[in-house]
Amino acid sequence: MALLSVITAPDARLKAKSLPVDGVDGEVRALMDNMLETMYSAPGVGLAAPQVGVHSRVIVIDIAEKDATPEPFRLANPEIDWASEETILCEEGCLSVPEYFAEVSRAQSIRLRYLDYDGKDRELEPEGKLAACIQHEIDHLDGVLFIDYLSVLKRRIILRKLIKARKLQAQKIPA
Ligand code: GNR
Ligand code: NI
Repeated sequence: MALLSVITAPDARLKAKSLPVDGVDGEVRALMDNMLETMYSAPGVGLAAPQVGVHSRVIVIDIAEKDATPEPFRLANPEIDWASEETILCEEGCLSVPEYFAEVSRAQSIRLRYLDYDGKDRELEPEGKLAACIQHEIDHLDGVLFIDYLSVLKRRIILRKLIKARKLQAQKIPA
């Protein structure tokens, strides 16, 4: 297994659409495993392939508490086929938008189809935090970040600060 580096905004690779995988082969499984390891090490509760520069429709999630038994999900080609009208407000963060948090409105429950680690067709009906997190990750596959739901002004402020932080970081490390 390997740790992958996570791309931070602004970056064109986070705005690109990801393509479905043909099936879950060894390469996709290795990607899923490396993404999970990267997510746990961050730490984060979810990670989408485009965040590590791979434009395949693959996401991993684990919303279990730190001291609880891990409950990893590895999903390929996730597709939401139903979403509740009822919404919830979720305080969201993103490994690609470090140090910023904001409330985002998400469907309270969803139903999705996906391919699991063994390439089997599966269905899931998550609600609450798990549902919100899956919606956040699927957004990444479509080039959407949670800050895209904020006002233009707020988004601009956040992106400017991220650019500034990146410049400061670049100065610190001599080329
Ligand atoms: O670590 C993360 N926390 C989080 C909190 C609320 C809703 C979504 C998330 S996902 C995020 C990790 C990440 O960037 N996934 O794409
Ligand atoms: Ni994210």
